[in-house]
Order: sequence, then structure tokens, then C-alpha cells
Amino acid sequence: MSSYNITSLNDFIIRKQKDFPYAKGELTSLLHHIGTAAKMVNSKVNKAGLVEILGESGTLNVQNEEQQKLDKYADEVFIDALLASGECCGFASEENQNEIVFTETFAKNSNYVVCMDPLDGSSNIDVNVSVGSIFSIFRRTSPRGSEVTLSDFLQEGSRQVAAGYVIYGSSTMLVYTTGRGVNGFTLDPSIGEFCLSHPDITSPKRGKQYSVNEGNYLKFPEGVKKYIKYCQEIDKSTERPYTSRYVGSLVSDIHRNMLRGGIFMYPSSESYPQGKLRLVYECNPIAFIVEQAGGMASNGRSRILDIIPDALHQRTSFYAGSEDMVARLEGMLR
Ligand code: AHM
Ligand code: MG
Repeated sequence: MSSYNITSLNDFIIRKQKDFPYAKGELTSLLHHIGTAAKMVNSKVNKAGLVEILGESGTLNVQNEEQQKLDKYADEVFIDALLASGECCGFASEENQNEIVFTETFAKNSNYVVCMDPLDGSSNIDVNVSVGSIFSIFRRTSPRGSEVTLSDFLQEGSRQVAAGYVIYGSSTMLVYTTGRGVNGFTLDPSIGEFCLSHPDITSPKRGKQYSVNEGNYLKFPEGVKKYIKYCQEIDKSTERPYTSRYVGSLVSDIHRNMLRGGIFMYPSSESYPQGKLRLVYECNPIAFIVEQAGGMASNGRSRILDIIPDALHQRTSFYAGSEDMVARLEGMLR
């Protein structure tokens, strides 16, 4: 008897397609290509200390931040994979000022746009801290057959068709949702497949961990300071003080809090009056996943997924994680 009992990412997305009787396999193909590109990025990230891929590329991205060589590599791999899928008509990412319009006829006839942070947390990569890729998929609003326009990318997060992240960590995982729960797949390097390892991820309603860059404490809004103090108070009945855990790599901080229960905070501050994280390709996809796992994601006043973006690189304050914790913080911010 063999021990063949795996469900690969590809098996899983094909099986899920059958839940939608009229699905034509377009999204299935798109997700499959994202998975393949993630394996290519993973292979480079794994070798980061060995090959000439570490360090700054000598160019700045649209936010005037130093691009790492790996940022650019990941961006190019995902662009090529999405184009090759034949199901993507345009792409937007942290690395490009404007949306990229795929002009090939087959691409113009396709239905989906993808927004990505191809390699989030890359400023950590030289010191071997986990980094991630984040993706968000929308159905286009412009007619098929035409070139996509900026408005195709500026849809509110609640209209996402699918979203996910890849975490290049002690093992590599791909976690995604199509709006029917969240599933996680771990890359088995010996067979080169993402295998279902975390079916139906649900976040505990409350947790015991809070994640924030506390070095900025004095610059935070009063409500956030109050909530941090609440996390630090001693109260056995509510299992406080909570533990402080901050990697400084969004995907890692969110992944841990989602599995164990906790809250992630990146507030506005004097240095980042609008918040640091980007709505379209960082907060929206993470918010969709967090909500699908039973958690909450907010800018402190309203639901992240209800915000209509007005620019590709728009920033927002971001609070996400276990429902009770985010709700309490929102109360303190009011
Ligand atoms: P990046 O997109 O330039 O990599 O920045 C985003 C990262 C997130 O992964 C992380 O949550 C945050 O920046 C950390 O910021 P800070 O170092 O200010 O705490
Ligand atoms: Mg980023």
C-alpha cells in the first residue's frame, strides 16, 4: 500500500470549482499560476544568502523606498505567470507606479485583475526573517475585450473574488480564500507541491497576543495607547497581560495571530499620518482572509472591506485579528 493521501493545491482548487456549477475554470487557472509563481519565488528566497540576489537593487519604488533585488524578481515572476495564465487582463503592485495593462488579445478578453505586494517585508530579508507575497483578485468592471482601466483596480475590498498570501517561513505556506472559508497549504519541497495542511482555518474569537511596533508608541492616537495599556494590565480573569509579538513582516504577524488568536495594529502616527500599510494590495486581501476566518479588520472607524479606494497606493491605518479584540480597540478609538 502506498501512503498517497495528499490533497494538492491544484486538486483542491479544481474540486472547489465544482461548487460553482457555471464556473469555467478561469479562476482555477489563475490560482494555479499564482501557486507556481510562488514556488519560483520561494526557491529564490530559500537561496537568498547563497546567490547574488540579496541587497538593494539601486532603484526606488513608487513610495521612494529602496527596492530589493528580490522585490523586483518577485514582481516580474508574478507578472509573467499571470499573463501566461491567460485569465488576467491587468496587474497592479507595490513596485509599479501605475497599473500594468496586458494588451494581448487573449488578455483583453479575460475577466480578472490582480493586485499584489509581490514580496512584503523584504527589508527584513537580509537577516533571514520571514517574508510574504500577498494577492487580491477582482472581476473587472470594464467590458471584456477592452483594455483595463484604473477603476478596475479601485474596487472596494468586499468585491474581491479571491485573496491570499504566501509565507516564506520555516516552511512555506499558501493561504487563500474565495469567500467560502480559508484554507492553508504547506509546500512539501520533496515533491514540489503545496499540500492541504490547514483546512478551514478559523481564528479564535479572542487571543492573548498583540502585535504593534511599540517603538512608535508616543506617536500613536490616544485610543491605541489606551488599548496597549489594556493589553499590559494584570487581570487573571481575562488572561492579561497579553504577550507582545511583532515580527515586522505583515504576513507573519497576521498568520500567527489568525491561528493562535491575537490582534495586529498599524496605526496612523506622526510619521505616517494616513497609516503605513497600503489598502489595495496589503490590507484588502488580508482583511478578506481575516474576516473569512471569523475575525475582523478595521481602519479604527470602519470595516476595511467597505472603503472605496481612490488611489492605487493609498495608505490606511490597519487593525486586524480576533473579533473581540478588534471590537474593543474600535470602542476605545471612538
Ligand atoms: P514593505 O511593503 O515596504 O515591506 O512594508 C510593509 C511592512 C509590513 O510587512 C510590516 O507589517 C510593516 O511594514 C512593518 O513596519 P515597521 O517596520 O514600521 O514596523
Ligand atoms: Mg509591503
